[in-house]
Amino acid sequence: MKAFTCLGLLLAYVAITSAQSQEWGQCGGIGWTGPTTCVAGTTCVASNPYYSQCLPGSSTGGGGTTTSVGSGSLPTSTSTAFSNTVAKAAGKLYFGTATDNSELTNTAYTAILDNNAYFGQLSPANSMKWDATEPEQGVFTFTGGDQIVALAKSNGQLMRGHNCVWYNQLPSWVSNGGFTEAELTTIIQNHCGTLVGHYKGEMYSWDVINEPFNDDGTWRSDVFYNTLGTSFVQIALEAASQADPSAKLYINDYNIEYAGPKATAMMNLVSSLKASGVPINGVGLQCHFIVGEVPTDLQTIMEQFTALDVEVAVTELDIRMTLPATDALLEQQKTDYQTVISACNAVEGCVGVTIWDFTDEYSWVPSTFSGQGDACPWDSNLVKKPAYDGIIIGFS
Ligand code: 9MR
Repeated sequence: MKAFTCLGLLLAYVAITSAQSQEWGQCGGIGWTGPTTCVAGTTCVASNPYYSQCLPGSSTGGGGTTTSVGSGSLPTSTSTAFSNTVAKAAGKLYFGTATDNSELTNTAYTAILDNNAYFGQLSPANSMKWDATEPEQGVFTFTGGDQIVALAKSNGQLMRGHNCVWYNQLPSWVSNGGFTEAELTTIIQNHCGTLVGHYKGEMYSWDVINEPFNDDGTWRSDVFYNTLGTSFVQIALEAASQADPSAKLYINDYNIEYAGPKATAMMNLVSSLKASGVPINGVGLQCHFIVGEVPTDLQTIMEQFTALDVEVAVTELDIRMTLPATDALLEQQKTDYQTVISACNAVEGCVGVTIWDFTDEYSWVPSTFSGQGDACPWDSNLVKKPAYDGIIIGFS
């Protein structure tokens, strides 16, 4: 009896371990009844709803991972279309994603990132920010940014530069330097001119100014505004324009996607820059949203911006939820992604949509909003969620 139990356990163990697909083997998909986990060092990635494959690389760094495609847990995407392909068919320039240098060693991740049927544009999540590019005054490092530009180039993807002037991720030599107006003017000119100039001809657009306003529409109190008043915006835009006349120059912000004091402040700023002949080509609507709370007037707001003779883009889309995810939350998230994409699709001057990384594995959300997450269209196992179908429908 005892021996029989041991043998049973042994057989069960063999069944479990052999129930792992080998590298490049199938590991899921509708109708698939074989193993749904992969051997260590590989990750199960859904190519489409009918086929998932064990690709080299592991998002966990440990053993193999599993996918929920066809496994009957939470719902997953059923669409067979590709997000950038449908965006371009709809007349947009791109559907893109943010990415970060540390993520590029995950080969299962890059297999999706590099596919320009999914993504026609990349944004560097961190590696072109001031702390990364000019950590000491006059000492520029472009290694991280260069890696992402080279990747985009080899993938045939456009680039959005992010960003020149922002209060955050700003080295203390800038924020605590005690500079005069004249000194800070030169510092901004040198930073934006050198950064944008380094990538001359390589960028579709640049977020020259990031998040200049408070939510009540007043100017954010930071070293730029406190030293120079509103003129820092013009100083940066002019330096960027001189450095790369072909890049579209944007101001990028959040909570301007619905009517309110912040959207009004941004519209007033754009109008006054236009009236003074300052180079400004676009407004970036970041679109960091919450499931069930996507603004209903997003399209109207986009139309109001484009009426000011600027283009708009959705620059940092993600739609977070309070965890754990449920069928209902994922279904609502699909509707919400569709709402955002449909708004851009309906506005001629909305040139494209960028998601703020495509997988929950690398989303900024959980570390910033406790108890929230699952904001991206791909889950942390790189399986497409219903949200992805919302994107496809929105462009259709
Ligand atoms: O995704 C970025 C994250 O890795 C950084 O820790 C964070 C630090 O500020 O910045 C994130 O990106 C932000 C973007 O640059 C500007 N808009 C808000 C984004 C999310 O915080």
